Parts: sequence; C-alpha cells; structure tokens
Amino acid sequence: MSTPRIKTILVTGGAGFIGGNFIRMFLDRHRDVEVVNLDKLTYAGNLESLRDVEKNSLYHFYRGDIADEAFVRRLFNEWHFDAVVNFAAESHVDRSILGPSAFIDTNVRGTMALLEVSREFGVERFLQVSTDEVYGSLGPTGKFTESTHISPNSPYSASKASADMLARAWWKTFGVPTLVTRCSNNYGPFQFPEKFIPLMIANALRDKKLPIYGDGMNVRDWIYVEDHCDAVDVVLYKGKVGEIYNIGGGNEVANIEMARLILSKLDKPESLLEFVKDRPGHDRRYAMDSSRIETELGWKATRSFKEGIDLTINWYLKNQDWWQRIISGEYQDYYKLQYEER
Ligand code: NAD
Ligand code: TDX
Repeated sequence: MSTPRIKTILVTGGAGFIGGNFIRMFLDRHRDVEVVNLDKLTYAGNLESLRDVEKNSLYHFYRGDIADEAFVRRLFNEWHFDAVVNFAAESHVDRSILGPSAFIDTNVRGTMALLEVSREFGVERFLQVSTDEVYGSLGPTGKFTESTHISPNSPYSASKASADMLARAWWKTFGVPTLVTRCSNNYGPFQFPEKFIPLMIANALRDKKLPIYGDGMNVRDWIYVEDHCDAVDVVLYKGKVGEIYNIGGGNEVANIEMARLILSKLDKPESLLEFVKDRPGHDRRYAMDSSRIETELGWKATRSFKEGIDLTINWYLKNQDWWQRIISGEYQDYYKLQYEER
C-alpha cells in the first residue's frame, strides 16, 4: 500500500497527555501538515500543555465533543481531513468503576461518530489509539500478541475494546481505512496526576501517602510517551490498513517496585507507602509483544526505563505549577473520594 498523502489531520484528545505529546512531535516532524486538535476539555484536557505550539500557524484548536456527530461533520466540511488519529477518551480505569456512562459516550459513541463522518467524507487513514488493557490480564509468564483473545475486565477496557471492534467493522463493511494501535502504560511529561506515576511523584513531593492497591505486585509494561507517539506516527504512514499493532516499552515493573524507586529518587522515606483496598477487577500483569511493529514497520522503543523515569521525575520537579494547579482545582473532590476517604 502506498504512503498516504496527508495535508490535513484531525487529532482528537490533543489537550490530554498522549495527544498533546503527539501534536508537539507531529508538528515538528511534518512541517507541511495542518493539524486540527478537537478536544472537549474534560477534567483531563488542559491547553496549558500546548502553550508552546499554539502560535504555530499549522496548529488549530476546536473545543467540541467527538460524540457530537453534527459538530464533527461541520469540522470535516471546513477541513476535509486526509487522516484522523483518535486519542480522545475517558482514560482512567478507577473513574470507569465509579461512573461508566461517560466511557460509553466518548469511547464507544464518540468513536462511532468519528468513523461515520470519516466514511461520509472519505479519509486516507483512520487510526484508533487503543490499549493493552483490551486483552485482559496475564499470569506470571507470556505476552499479549495481536491475536490474543480480547478479554476486557473494566468498564474502561470494555469501552476501548468496543471501539476497536467498531474500527474493524467500519473497515470490513464500509471500507473506512482503519488501523488500531494497542499500547502499554505510558509515562512522561504532562500526564494527569490521577495516573500511577505522576500521582506517586506528586504525593511524595508533598509528603503525602502513596496509595498502593492490593499487594502492590501488579505489573505494568511502561513506555515513555514519546516512544508511543513515534509508533503512532509510524503506523499512520506505514501501517497496513485493517491491521492491529501492539506497542510496548519492554519494561515490566511491579507497582510497589515503582513506588519505592520514586521515593528513593526523591529522597523520601518508605514510610509514605500505604497499602489500600484493591481496585475491583484489577488486572494482574500486562506485557506486550511488539514484534509485529518492529519487524514489519521498523519501529522500536528508544528510551530506556532508566532515562525515561529520570526525565519524568525531573519534569514534575520543574513543572510543579502545572500539576499543583490541577490538584488544588476541581480535581480535589475526586482526589479526596478516591484516595483520602477510602
Ligand atoms: P487523557 O485522559 O490524558 O486525555 C484524554 C483527552 O481526551 C483529554 O484532553 C479530554 O479532554 C479529551 N476528551 C475526552 N472526552 C472527549 C470527547 N467526548 N470529545 C473530545 N475530547 C474528549 O488520556 P491519555 O492518557 O492521553 O490517553 C489518550 C488515548 O490513549 C486514550 O484513547 C487512551 O485510551 C489511550 N491509551 C492511553 C494509555 C496510557 O497509559 N495513558 C495507554 C494506552 C492507550
Ligand atoms: O493510586 C493508585 N495506586 C495503585 O496501586 C493508582 C492510581 C494506581 N495503582 C495501580 C493500578 C495499576 O496496577 O497502578 C497501576 C497503574 O494504574 P493506572 O495509572 O491507573 O493505569 P492502568 O490502570 O494500568 O491503565 C493505564 O494504562 C493503560 C491508563 O490509565 C489507561 O488509559 C491505558 O489504557
């Protein structure tokens, strides 16, 4: 299949953690592509994270909901996108347990609205950004491959798996040229401090307890966010339409080990660790087999975990205003509910 000619791209969820990092990388790499960021600005969307690109004449921001099909259609009428990369989602597992509806609205209905309008207007590529969580949980050995059975265990992962199925069906039935990427746990700059690594850093810096779910032996395969963004860019231009690509960092770390590492790097005592009630349906272990994207598309994660974690901790140390504003703002209620009143 030939390389797509992309002159205008719709990136959804660009005010979030990964979407924002992707837009920054994409504008730097592709100096002749108009980038439209469509984001609802939920609690997780923050335009502060994109201050450095907002004056770029190729960057355009629209506030809106991907599930609002009429709005999405108006945007397509204006821009006639060649490609869509769908990062927009409700992304936090714990929130999906507290209230699943928004996850269905955005992750399922929203993806369908984007697919429908993409079908109407015709796009060269539609990339659905998905997750390793759709595969469920692993035992102590083995890795997820693209042919591993889908077994989502949380409302979040069930909604993401549904979106993957929609992308497949819109390709098979309507010929919308979809691709699905499934990535492992990301970490790096601008990650919302409800997620494990930034939460551990923010709490340690404020001498607050670090809540560890269950026995702390759940394992995640961590990837530095720029490596994920690079992989999305590679799949967008070189991936085979209709395919799924796993993306992993190859860094399996148990949660308790990660929390201890962060405490030691910040010179904080282990007495800050606090074992709390486990997350219902908590997946035990994730590990990705990325050999398809590596052998077929030549992608490989480049950041070692040692480099990535130091970069991340330093970023949170230098950008305390960014996360302090979030923690002291409207997020406070959820934070209390989730971590202080359990
Ligand atoms: P995030 O929560 O930081 O950002 C999500 C963004 O989507 C926010 O800016 C939010 O305002 C926006 N959004 C939410 N609902 C919307 C709607 N209805 N319409 C338009 N915009 C909306 O999430 P993230 O961690 O950056 O994740 C981005 C994507 O990558 C998600 O699809 C997620 O499932 C996937 N993913 C994340 C990880 C991870 O480790 N964070 C790993 C694999 C895959
Ligand atoms: O306070 C905490 N204590 C704790 O022990 C939190 C927030 C998490 N955890 C554990 C749960 C997980 O085993 O840490 C691990 C990581 O938790 P999260 O950061 O919530 O990530 P996870 O549930 O693994 O999901 C993430 O990776 C896949 C993203 O949030 C998803 O969007 C992505 O699809």
